Amino acid sequence: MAVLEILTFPHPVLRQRARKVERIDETIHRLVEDMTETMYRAPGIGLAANQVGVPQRVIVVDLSAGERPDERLVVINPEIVCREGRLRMEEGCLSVPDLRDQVTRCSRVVVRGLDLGGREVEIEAEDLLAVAFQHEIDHLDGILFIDHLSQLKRSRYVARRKKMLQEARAGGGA
Ligand code: K1U
Ligand code: ZN
Repeated sequence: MAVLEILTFPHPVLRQRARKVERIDETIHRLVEDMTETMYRAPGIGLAANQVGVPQRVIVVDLSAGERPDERLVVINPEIVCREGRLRMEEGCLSVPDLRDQVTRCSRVVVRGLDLGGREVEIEAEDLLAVAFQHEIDHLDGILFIDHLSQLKRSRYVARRKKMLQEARAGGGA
């Protein structure tokens, strides 16, 4: 297993729509194990494959952030087939450094997809689990949680991030 680099905003791969997985082979198994290790190391409660530069429709979620690894969920080619209710919750994103903010999403979703054995799975999720699934499936469609914020908050973050990157480059060159 390996800890992979997590791409950060404004990396263009984060804006690409990830491709459907056609065959669940050894490469996908390895990718899932590496994504899991990367999520736990961050730490995070979810990760989408395009956050580690692989534009394929694979997500991992573990609300325990590695405390109880048997609770890890893997969904390949996930789709939301049912949405209900509204919920406002604070989110962060491993690809959007130094920002957390409130986002309104559905409070209950049903996610359908494949497990690592290629079997169809349907997961009913509420509250934080529902939010995590919506956040990760958004990633696969090139959507970031900042896209759910107001235009003003988003443009303030974009300016702040630009400054952070400029300062990091200037510091790194010294
Ligand atoms: O996809 C990602 O960038 C991971 C992200 C997922 C997420 C967080 C909050 C709401 C919805 C989706 C994170 O995991 S950010 C880190 C985080 O929230 C966390 C880390 C350790 C323990 C508990 C939470
Ligand atoms: Zn994220």
